[in-house]
Amino acid sequence: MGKPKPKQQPSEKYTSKSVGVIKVDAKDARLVMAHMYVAFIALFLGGAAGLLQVLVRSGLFELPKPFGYYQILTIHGVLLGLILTTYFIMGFQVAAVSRTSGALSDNQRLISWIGFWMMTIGTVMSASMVLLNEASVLYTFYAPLQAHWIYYLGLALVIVGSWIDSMGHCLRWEQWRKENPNQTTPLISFMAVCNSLLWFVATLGVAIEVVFLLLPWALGFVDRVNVLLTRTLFWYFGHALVYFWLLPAYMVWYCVIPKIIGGKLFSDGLARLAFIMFVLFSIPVGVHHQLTEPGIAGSWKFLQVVLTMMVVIPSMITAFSMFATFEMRGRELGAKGLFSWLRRMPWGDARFFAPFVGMVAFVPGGAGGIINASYQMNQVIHNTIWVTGHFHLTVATTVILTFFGAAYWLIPHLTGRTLTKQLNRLGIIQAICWAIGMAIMSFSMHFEGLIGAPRRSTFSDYGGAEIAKTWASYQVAEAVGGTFLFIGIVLFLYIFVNLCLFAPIGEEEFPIAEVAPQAEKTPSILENFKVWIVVLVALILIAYTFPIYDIVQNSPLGSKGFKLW
Ligand code: HAS
Repeated sequence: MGKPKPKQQPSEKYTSKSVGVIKVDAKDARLVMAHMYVAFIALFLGGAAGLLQVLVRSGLFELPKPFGYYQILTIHGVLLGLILTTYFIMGFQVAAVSRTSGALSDNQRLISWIGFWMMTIGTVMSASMVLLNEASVLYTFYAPLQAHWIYYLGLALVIVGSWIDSMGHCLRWEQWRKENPNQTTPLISFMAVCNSLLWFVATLGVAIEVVFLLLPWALGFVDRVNVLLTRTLFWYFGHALVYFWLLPAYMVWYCVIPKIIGGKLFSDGLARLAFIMFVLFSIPVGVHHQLTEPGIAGSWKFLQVVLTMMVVIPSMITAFSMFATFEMRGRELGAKGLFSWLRRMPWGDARFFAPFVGMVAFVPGGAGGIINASYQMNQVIHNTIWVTGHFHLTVATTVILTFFGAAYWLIPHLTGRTLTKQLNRLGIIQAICWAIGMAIMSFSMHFEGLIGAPRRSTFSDYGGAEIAKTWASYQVAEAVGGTFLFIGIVLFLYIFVNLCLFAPIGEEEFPIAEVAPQAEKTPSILENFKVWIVVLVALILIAYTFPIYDIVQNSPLGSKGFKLW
């Protein structure tokens, strides 16, 4: 018997019409770089606010007047959690689609530019209000904290702008589909479309909250607001937001990392299945952020806890796929033992090293998430600084280190420069600095949270209470960790500026992996968005109709005849 025939090589199909498309089109590159500039300016300002914050929390530093702790915390959360991420992701997705499905048409690119400028005008409006201390409401903008109406209008523009921005690359993917009937679409383009769909459906909740509840209230058209309703609409969006951050990192893990290590993607079908599962289960789970809130029945909370456990599965699939990819490559290079593949990885390559550190961080980060989602255990950690530790491991390590690793090939690819040996070495030092800083800061936060320290508070808030003394040493450790992280940001920005302006002119590859020849055929149902949108809408209706009906019926603003909106 001869060797079994390879079942399918979807990667060959990706390139059927776009065989020559190995570079991002120059006009698309300009669009992507515009996103990157805003993203990394936000990184600098938001990172500086983060440093101030850990110093203030620990009592080592007092903010000069007129700055306040909540103002700095808002700058930090909005710039890093909302602006850096949204701009990087939109830009990255344009690049990924342009690279694998072909250049955007002039109209598609114009649509994206319009979205980009709307987002930017909105960002400037909201940021100005925060700087003027008119919107110190944190990135969650929980009512009854109220911001200036310009802040909310700015946020609305960012949201609507992001819809228009993402439309450009989604239309390009649709065009590829029409030009290549009955073919599996390029994996990373498909993933970008999944993420844009997830983003669109999730942001509907926060758009309704901002436009119909918070804005009229801030403008004085109504004198009250339904607090529970605003929080529920926020978290309808808020948990999907975290997967909107995570999925581009997964795009890099599935589609780019195998190529960087010289291997192949383990399975195209499994990768698509994971992304479809994220589309389905990211949204109907937001109530797990409200497990301690009155006004939502325990049974609905329980349902959303179960659905939260469903959204863990695609991350397990991803962990499995990544281990399989690494192992396959390690074995090709002669590795024999259970973990000896680890030794065969390209540890000296910052494009691999930074995302890999991010993957390792996701093991405790994900485990922490499962603890958070476990209904009873949530009572222990909710509103403690444990939660801050959790999201610094997930978004601020797993996701951001992958973005940094991606920037090391994406930026020179777009600017026509190369990642030199020195910059590559600096990238590795940067990732090590980040890992040390985050290990110190995030683990201190976890332990401090377990002994009851609240989040969103400073040392002076405790007014010398005895219990606060037991938290003090952790807070100093957090300040030390935070200082390492700020150094990490400065190092990254140094590399970024070099890759934009000073690195030698040359060709840097946008790596896209092929699928392993033994991979199973990708089922076409996975690309049938009509089916998935129906399932998604059904899940959202099941998870949210009754809780929202209950809130509207039973919360004081609804039942006593006050205006609801
Ligand atoms: Fe979370 C709170 C539950 C994932 C971010 N989360 C937050 C907040 C943020 C956030 C920002 O249920 C705070 C919001 C606020 O301001 O209040 N989270 C989860 C669960 C998961 C999860 C179940 N979170 C994330 C990700 C985030 C993120 C991802 C950002 C990107 N989270 C919660 C809950 C709360 C919460 C509650 C509310 C808490 C409260 O009460 O306030 C899951 O998706 C996690 C699944 C992940 C895994 C890990 C798989 C591991 C992989 C790595 C493979 C490694 C390799 C290399 C291959 C199961 C894929 C390893 C090599 C070696 C050598 C080891």
